[in-house]
Parts: sequence; structure tokens; C-alpha cells
Amino acid sequence: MLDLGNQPNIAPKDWTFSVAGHVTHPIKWTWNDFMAQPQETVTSDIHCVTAWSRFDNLWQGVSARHFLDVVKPKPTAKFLIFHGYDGYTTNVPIEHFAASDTIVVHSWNGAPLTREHGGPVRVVIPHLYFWKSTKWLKYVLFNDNEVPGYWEVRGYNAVGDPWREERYG
Ligand SMILES: Nc1nc2c(c(=O)[nH]1)N[C@H]1C(S)=C(S)[C@@H](COP(=O)(O)O)O[C@H]1N2
Ligand SMILES: [Mo]
Repeated sequence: MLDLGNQPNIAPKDWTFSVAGHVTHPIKWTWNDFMAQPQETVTSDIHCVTAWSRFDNLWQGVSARHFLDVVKPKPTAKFLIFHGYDGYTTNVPIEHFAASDTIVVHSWNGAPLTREHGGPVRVVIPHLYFWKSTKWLKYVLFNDNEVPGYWEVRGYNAVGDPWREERYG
């Protein structure tokens, strides 16, 4: 599975990104705010739950670690739910988002993310199945309880570790 079938067309100047819920510093970023954050690069493989993989992807953007430093989750923050501009949602335990190679990206293999692949900004959580990596990122809610997202409601796993083949819940 790749996406819900509607690929939103969002120009960077129209893109905003907000974070709310159990955080000390809720944010609402414009494209310029996002690009002003420290930039990092990560190389990773990706695994879709339907068995395809894509190896050696070069991602550029803002690390999850930096992002968490900015919003400062409260001790009650246990689960994140990501929202895309297409209405997609997916949930991830906070410690999985906090992995050292998780990155919120604007570029793939040296070029801006295309609309098809979730531009202007998507999440990449390399150690989980790719359905956990929200395209067309719009909003993240930090929750104290687990709220299932689009595929999780349909029976997919709350964590989604490909090495444990955690496809279903
Ligand atoms: N917003 C949003 N993000 C999404 C999806 C989606 O439908 N909407 N599909 C997921 C799934 S199932 C996969 S496999 C990857 C596909 O990413 P790609 O198009 O860059 O290969 O995006 C994930 N992120
Ligand atoms: Mo997928």
C-alpha cells in the first residue's frame, strides 16, 4: 500500500506544521521556521508492509531528537498520532519516534521531496514499517493514551517492527 489515493498539492509557502497535546511548548511552524532548524542527513532502508523495500535512501531534514528538544514532551506523553494533509493518521509509541535515526524530512536523495512521496515534508521512522512514516505532514498530537490511526483501526500493528514482522495488531 502506498497512499490513500489523494495526493495533496501543498506549496511550501502554504505549508504549516503544528504540535499539540502533552508537550510543554506547542508549536506552529511555517516552512521558514522548519528550514531554520538544525539540518541533518540520514541514510536508511524502507520496508512497506506489503513486502516491497527500497534501499539506501538519503534523507535530509530535522531529527526527531531536535524536534523533541523543542517541544519538550511532558512525562504523561506516551503515544504520538501523526496527521497528513490527506487525512491520513498513524500512531507510534513515543520511544519509537525518539529513535536516533528518525527524521522529519524535506529532501530525498538530494532533491526536494516530490508531491508523490509526501512533499513538502514527511516523517521517516526507518526501523518501522513505512506506513508509520506520514507523508504531507500537518499535525502531531502527543497523547497519554493510544489512539489508533488509519491502518491501525483496520487491524495493523500499533508498533510495526519489520524485523519482528509486526504487521497486524
Ligand atoms: N499522509 C500519508 N502518509 C502515508 C501514507 C498515506 O496514505 N498518507 N501511506 C503510507 C504507506 S502505507 C507507505 S508504504 C508509504 C509510501 O511512501 P512512498 O510513496 O514515498 O513510497 O507512505 C506512508 N505514509
Ligand atoms: Mo505501505
